[in-house]
Amino acid sequence: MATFKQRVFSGVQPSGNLTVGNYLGAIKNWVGLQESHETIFCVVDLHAITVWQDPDVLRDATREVAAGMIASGIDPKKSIIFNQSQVSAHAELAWIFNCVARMGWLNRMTQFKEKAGKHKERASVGLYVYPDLMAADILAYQATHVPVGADQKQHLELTRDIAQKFNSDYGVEFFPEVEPLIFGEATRVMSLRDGKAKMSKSDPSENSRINLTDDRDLIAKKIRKARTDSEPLPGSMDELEGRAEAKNLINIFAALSGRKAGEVCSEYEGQGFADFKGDLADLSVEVLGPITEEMARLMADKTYLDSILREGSDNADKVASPILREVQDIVGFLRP
Ligand code: AQP
Repeated sequence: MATFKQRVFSGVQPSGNLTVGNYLGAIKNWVGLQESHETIFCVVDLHAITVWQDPDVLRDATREVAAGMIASGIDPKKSIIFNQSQVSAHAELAWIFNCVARMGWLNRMTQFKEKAGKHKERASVGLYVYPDLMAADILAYQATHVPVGADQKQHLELTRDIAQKFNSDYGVEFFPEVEPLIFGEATRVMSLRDGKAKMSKSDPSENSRINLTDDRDLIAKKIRKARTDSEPLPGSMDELEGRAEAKNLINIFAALSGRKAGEVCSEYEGQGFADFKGDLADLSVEVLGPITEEMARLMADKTYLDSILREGSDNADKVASPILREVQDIVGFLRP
């Protein structure tokens, strides 16, 4: 197998306000990788329009995701930060991958089933081929590592299948075997209203999530209102089976404090939720408050954010364009 330069790629959709799920499951874990890897982080606006986005809201949300990344510790001097639509290699490679991926593979994608729901005939074709575009995002940079939340595991397996099929169809060793990096104590943060549903930007209930744009009071209020049960907390995570809401809050606590979930659980053993929620509210405000405040500061300076995205797009294009040209040669596209 060919050896590839270690390169990290990941993205976030500007499809609503960033949530603590996006932060703990993804963005927070990207910060440390900047020290050890070449890192490319993308605001995936092409993905966002797979469901309807108001154009003005989309522009703002794109800046907001960039601001959220920077406020969380992504340093534009160390990482490339850009928005997907400005580097045409993503869309061009996605088309080639539409012709590599099989219908049967896409039919198995659970995210499409969840998002399209009962009305799949009315879902956009883009939503259906979303995983092909995601494979293109990653492979346009021959990225080797992709830090994501657990919900993206299946899409990354598909990326590996696409890379393998492309390599074998054309008899090349061109695309790497991508490694998912799923780490932290909150790889899947659940809704604050329903412990069985993923916390999502697009959930219609505001109280289901903590947004990175919420101020300190609102963060504390949402934690205090989070659904729980009437049982006291047990001493270990195993004993929380079947208590999805309680488990979720412990995981959030652990991820925010950088501790193990089991350790947090045993600290609160035998207690009800009142004290625990008070402590979680304080911790959330302490950790997220400075990020939300820095985001608000950055959002007031659109010129700065746009300059970061513009420079990032130029730098991303410098990596992706030569890779795309090689793909065109492999596929047999004449470049006269
Ligand atoms: N609840 C979550 N827990 C842990 N990680 C999460 N991620 C998203 N939600 C959670 C991770 O955040 C990164 C960016 O996700 P995305 O914006 O590309 O899309 P998504 O996974 O579909 O996120 P949302 O918030 O649910 O958006 P909508 O509502 O628009 O679909 C990914 O690494 C993801 O794993």
